[in-house]
Amino acid sequence: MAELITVQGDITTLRVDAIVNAANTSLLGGGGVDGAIHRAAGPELVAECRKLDGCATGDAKATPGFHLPASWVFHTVGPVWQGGGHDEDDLLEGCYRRCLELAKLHHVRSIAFPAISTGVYHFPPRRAARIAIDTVREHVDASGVEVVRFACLGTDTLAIYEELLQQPPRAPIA
Ligand code: AR6
Repeated sequence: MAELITVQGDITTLRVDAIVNAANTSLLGGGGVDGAIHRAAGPELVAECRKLDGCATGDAKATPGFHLPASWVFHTVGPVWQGGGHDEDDLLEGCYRRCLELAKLHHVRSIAFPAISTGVYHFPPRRAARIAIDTVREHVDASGVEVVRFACLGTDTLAIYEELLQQPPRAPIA
């Protein structure tokens, strides 16, 4: 089983093979973690993203990391929270699953995920963390990834991940 660990702070500083971007369907940048990644990677990133023709919600696309310490950025689009009745859970699961598929394709051994959809997109943080952890646990070994870091900007998010990582797989959503 791969190692699943938390780290507090800015995902753009992490020395991992790939970092995941919580992007929007245009892939042309935005605020939050998306803005931070584009700033740190440099203007080459948006130029590369223009070639990708956007990305569907729940899907992911890869670019180089340019000036980031990470070799790759996997841009994924989380769902906007609309109360839970619009397939939000499955779409969020798709983000994590597709990123691990890209990891396999690009021989990535270490990857860092932000808490996708829990900022501007307002997905409930605990519910999102449960999906993140369960989906990674389910697919990580098939991906070849050895280390997964859950990058938490705030201490609230960090506390949720630390608590849920102690729990056995597939516990019900609290
Ligand atoms: N490192 C790690 N985590 C971060 C960082 C960072 N540098 N910056 C923010 N977070 P959000 P979303 C956390 O809003 O909800 C963008 O405009 C943040 O605290 O970045 O998926 C896109 O272009 C939160 O826990 O992404 C889209 O339009 C988490 O990252 C939209 O926002 C996600 O917050 C996507 O919204």
